[in-house]
Amino acid sequence: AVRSMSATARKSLTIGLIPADGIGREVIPAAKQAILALGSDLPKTEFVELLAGFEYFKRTGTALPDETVEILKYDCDCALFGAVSSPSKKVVGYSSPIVALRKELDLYANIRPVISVRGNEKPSVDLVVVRENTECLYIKQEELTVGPNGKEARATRLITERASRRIGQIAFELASKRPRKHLTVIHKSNVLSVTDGLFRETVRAVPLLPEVNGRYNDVTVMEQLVDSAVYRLFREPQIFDVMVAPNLYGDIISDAAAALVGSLGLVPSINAGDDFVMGEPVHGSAPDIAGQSIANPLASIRSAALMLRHLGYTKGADRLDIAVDQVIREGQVLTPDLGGKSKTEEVVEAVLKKI
Ligand code: GGG
Repeated sequence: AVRSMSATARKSLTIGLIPADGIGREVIPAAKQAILALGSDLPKTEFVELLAGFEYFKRTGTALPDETVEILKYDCDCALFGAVSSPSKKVVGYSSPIVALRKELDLYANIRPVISVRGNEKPSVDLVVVRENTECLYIKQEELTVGPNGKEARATRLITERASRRIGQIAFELASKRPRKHLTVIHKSNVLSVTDGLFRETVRAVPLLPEVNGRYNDVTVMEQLVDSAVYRLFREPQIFDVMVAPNLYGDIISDAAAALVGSLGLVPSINAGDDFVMGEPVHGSAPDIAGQSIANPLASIRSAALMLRHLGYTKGADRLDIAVDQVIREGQVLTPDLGGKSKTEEVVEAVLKKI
């Protein structure tokens, strides 16, 4: 696949689908249907179904088969990932496939827009969480030893200048293109002055990089300790525009922000690198509702829209976003997480009618 190609030059589009676990298997087929409904707004589109997940691990002893990674790398232009149910206790031989995929494909930026849709009003929440996606505590270097206090568990937290700089560049670029042009750097460098200190300093220095050439001079930068950022997010979410954060804080803040817009079932994301993009709903595998056909498919359809927009298919992406927003505004066909009684398929049908 030639991924650096412009949307108009691309003659076909191959999309890898990795539903993985739980409701991922219900919402990724929904996103596929929505993409198919775009017809000639996309080049000839093919889908490749790929395996991964904890369920797959339980059957085979592998969570992310090499074949899945190879096909994504060499045959696909982009991908959609559903959700994974990693166990809370260590399982020998298991490692989270989504964390591994982000690393394998160097998808270093996790971009999570959180926007409220109510009536025809201006959104009261309209922010984007830009989460560093490859390091922090997610490098998963943990160890358990026994000392004078009994068991001692340690985790290594890695923050590098390179990763902080490149996520900072993505965040400044995004902020510079938004009407408010405002960026908040999230950290906890009053306690973690070495790791979060490096993240904070490196991100703040992005506008001074020679190649930036003054492009971000009109971006206002604020910084906020992660704990007070969560407080302000709930008290006055409208102050935030783009928020950039190390991996763990970004993960937590984006789930928290989802509560402000009605449901985690509405919030999309992309995992983006220089060469590849993978859409992924922010929600998890929701084992409590899996198999009941009541999962909200809208976050996955919006993730498909973000992925297509990232590749340059703006018209198709707009059609998906407008259709989803209309279904939410009308409020007639909604899944139970949004107070409705509709099934996943009914919501998908309602979206398809609007596309
Ligand atoms: N689509 C997001 C998702 O799957 N969330 C669950 C999650 O973060 N899982 C991490 C893991 O299981 O390793």
